[in-house]
Amino acid sequence: MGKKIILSGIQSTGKLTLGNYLGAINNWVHMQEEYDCYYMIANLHTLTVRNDPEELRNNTLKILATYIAAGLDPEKNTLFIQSQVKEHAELGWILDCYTYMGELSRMTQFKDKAAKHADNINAGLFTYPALMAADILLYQADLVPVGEDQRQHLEITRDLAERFNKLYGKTFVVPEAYVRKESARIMGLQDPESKMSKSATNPNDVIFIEDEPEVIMKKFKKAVTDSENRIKFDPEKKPGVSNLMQIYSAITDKNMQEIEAEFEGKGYGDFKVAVANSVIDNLKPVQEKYKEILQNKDYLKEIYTKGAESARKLASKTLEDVKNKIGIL
Ligand code: ATP
Ligand code: LTN
Repeated sequence: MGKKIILSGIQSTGKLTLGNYLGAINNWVHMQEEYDCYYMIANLHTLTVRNDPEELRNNTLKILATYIAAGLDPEKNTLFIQSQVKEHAELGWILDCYTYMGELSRMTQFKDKAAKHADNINAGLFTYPALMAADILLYQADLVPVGEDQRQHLEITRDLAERFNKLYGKTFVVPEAYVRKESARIMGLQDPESKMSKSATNPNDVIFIEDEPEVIMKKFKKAVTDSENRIKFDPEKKPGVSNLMQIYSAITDKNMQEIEAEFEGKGYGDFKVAVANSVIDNLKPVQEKYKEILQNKDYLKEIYTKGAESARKLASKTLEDVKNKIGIL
C-alpha cells in the first residue's frame, strides 16, 4: 500500500494569522513524513472577494514562502498554486453541475461572507464549496487537515464524492476532515467569541505571523480576559483566558491541566507574558527564514513550477476519468 494522500490549502487574501499557522500549516508540518502531501495556495478562491491585482500576486508568493519557512519541505511535499493546475477550474465547473442550490445555501461561510461583503455577493462566493471539492477530489485525498470552520465544506465534498460515485461508479476517494482539537479554532484576542481571521477590522484582535516580537507582546498584553484572575479552562464562562490557554497548548503541547497547574496562584499578567513569549519564540525562526526566502523570487518560481507539474500528473488522471464517465469529449 502507498502512503495516504493529504490535500489542503489557504486562500491568498491578506497576511496569514496565528490561526492559520496553528490551525493549518503547523499541523501540516507534522504530517509530511507519514503522508503524500499536496499543499496549495487557493488563489482562485481568493477571487470571491475583491483584491488589488498586485497584492494578490504578492500574497500568493508570501503564502508559499510561509509554507516553506514553517517547515514544509518542497522536496517532500507538492507545493503549488491552484490556478496553475487548470484541472481545478475544469472539475470545479463540472461539480457545480452536481451541487444543489439548497446545500450551498446552508454554508455558514457563505452567509458570513455575504453579510461582510453585502455589495459583492457574487456567484463564485456561492459556489465556492464546489471548487473546494474539486481541489480535494482531483488528488483522491484521504485526509484534509483544516480548522473547525472548514468542516462543513468537507461534508459537502464527501456528499459530492458519494453522489458522483453512485451515479458513475467508483471515481473519487471520499475524504475525511482532519481537525486537531487543540488548534481547531483560535479566537480573536479582543473578541474571543469569534474566530481570529485575516480579514479582522481591529488589528489588536489578530496576531499576524509576520508581527514583530514587541507587537506580539503588546497584543497579548491587551488581550481581553475576565475579572477572576484565575487560569482555568472554561470556554463558556472564560472565553478569553481559554483561548490563550488553547494557543499556549497548541504551541507547547501541554494539556489544559498541565497549564492550570503551571499557573496555579499566578495572575493574568504573568500568564499573558508566558503565552506571548511562547508564540514569539516559536515564530522567530519561521520569520527569519520567511524574510530570506521571499527575497529569492527565482527559488519560489522553481518550487511552484515543479509543484504544479507534479500536481498535474494526478489531477489530469482524475479529470480524464470524470470526463470519460460523464460523456465529455
Ligand atoms: P478569511 O479571514 O479571509 O476568511 P481565514 O483566516 O479564515 O481567512 P482561510 O484561508 O479561510 O483563512 O483558512 C486557511 C486555513 O486556516 C483553514 O484550514 C482554516 O480552517 C484555518 N484557520 C483559519 N483561521 C483559523 C483559526 N482562527 N483557528 C484555527 N484555524 C484557522
Ligand atoms: N476554503 C479553505 C481554503 C481551501 C481549502 C481547499 C482547504 C480551498 N481549497 C481545499 C482545504 C482543501 C479555507 O480555508 N477557507
